[in-house]
Amino acid sequence: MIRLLSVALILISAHAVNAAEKPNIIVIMADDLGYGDVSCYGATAIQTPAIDRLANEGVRFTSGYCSASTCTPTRFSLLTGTYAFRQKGTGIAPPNGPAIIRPGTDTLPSILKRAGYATAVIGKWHLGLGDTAPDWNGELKPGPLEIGFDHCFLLPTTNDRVPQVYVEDRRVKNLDPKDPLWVGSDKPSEDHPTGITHRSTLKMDWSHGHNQTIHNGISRIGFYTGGNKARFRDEDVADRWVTESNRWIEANQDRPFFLFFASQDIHVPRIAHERFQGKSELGPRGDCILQLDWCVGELTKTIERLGLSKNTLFVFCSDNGPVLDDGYKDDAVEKLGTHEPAGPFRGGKYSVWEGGTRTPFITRWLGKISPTVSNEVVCTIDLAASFASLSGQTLPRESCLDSLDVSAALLGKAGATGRDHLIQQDNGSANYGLRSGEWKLVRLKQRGKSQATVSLKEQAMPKGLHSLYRLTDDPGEQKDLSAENPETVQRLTKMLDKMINDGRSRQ
Ligand code: NG6
Ligand code: CA
Repeated sequence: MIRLLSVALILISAHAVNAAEKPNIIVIMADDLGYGDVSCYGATAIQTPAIDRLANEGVRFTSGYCSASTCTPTRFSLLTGTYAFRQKGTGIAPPNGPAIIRPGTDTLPSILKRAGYATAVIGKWHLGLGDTAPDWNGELKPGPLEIGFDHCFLLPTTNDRVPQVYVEDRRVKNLDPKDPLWVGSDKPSEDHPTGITHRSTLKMDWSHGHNQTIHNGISRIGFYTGGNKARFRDEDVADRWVTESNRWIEANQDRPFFLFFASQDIHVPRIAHERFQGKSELGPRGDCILQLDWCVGELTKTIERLGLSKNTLFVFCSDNGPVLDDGYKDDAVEKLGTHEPAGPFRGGKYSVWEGGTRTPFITRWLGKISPTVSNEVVCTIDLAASFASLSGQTLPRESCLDSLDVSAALLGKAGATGRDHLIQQDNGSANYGLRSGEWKLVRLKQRGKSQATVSLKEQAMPKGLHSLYRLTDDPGEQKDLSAENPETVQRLTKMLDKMINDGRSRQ
């Protein structure tokens, strides 16, 4: 009897899985790309035809968010479905930072792997490698392969942080054991050339920070020596992501696959391939937007060529809002003109104003999604629960603590709703934003002026700890309505504190 019952159960669950939809999934995450940086979101100083095409053939979200206004916490939340502020050490990861997503954590790739997906991350990682620090000359473990990815081809941290090498699976690619790679935060020798001692030789000068080891004529954050055969040219990185992605997609085209394509564009140093240099009106920042758009076009072409367009869900998003001068003199400010990187929103990278986390967000699945523009609130943190649901799985209660199933909204279904609340964080300085319906509560505990230039417009800071904005008629968060609406401030403050203190926001 028990045997019969378990056979029946197996049949039922097999049926449930068969009934689930298992499209290939490609999540393209841009780096530091703002809401207003692409033409389908209103940019006129630059054209992004490939990204626009995704938007025209899918859902273009006007309230699509990433969960933080810097890279590491957003990527942590994307992969774990949990707000980064719940775990210490999830701020911008340093060159020698250890793996911050510990093995055993349920993640976006491990969830999809359970549903039979092949999984890969190609591009920027910036979530640390190794137990206590990366073993650059040995096995880089734990890393992506220990948390659900079958394959990785990575830029380990950021393009402005050392070292400029690729990591394939658990090894630095092309590392010559006779020329070991050393990475550290102290100058390795008195005569080690840096952006300070050799400033006149640099091909792109720095404006703040970024004055340590020089590679490819650009000084970086951190020091390194060795690994010379393994080092890449910044100009070639985007091409490499595309080549590696094509190779991996072709090898896995016969089974459902999940590719996290994590572009380093348009993060500093903004060094596009020579064929994009000088091609935009906006200087290197714009050239990198063109390069990013080219990558998107190449990926869609590959999917078309393999006949997978009707079987592939694309998600296009960014990891935080825009910044102009982020440490190099690359004309981003000088060539800005009337371009508005954050669109109509206030702030950008490093801030909890809307511009910090409200970013381009597009889904496309030909034949499945009817093209539309959606005002529903969706966030990169929701992909874990949404894809779990799409692939027929119920998440264990202890997994993905803040990820909500917004799959119907992601597929643009009529009447589908997104989130009714979203916490926005910065790099982890106890500043928060809470979006709830038409309202936005801003809690600023630390007001230190960010080094980043985002907008050329000066904006007055609110006086109190909490300020309140009605986004429906004030998307630019200019008019603090907290004095007139004390009950709303109180209600939202309680809601924010409860979600922080409860340790979870998914019911
Ligand atoms: C900051 C860097 C900035 C950028 C950022 C991380 C300085 C002065 N600024 O500390 O250039 O690297 O970290 O950006 O060093 S992120 O998009 O990866 O989060
Ligand atoms: Ca970023």
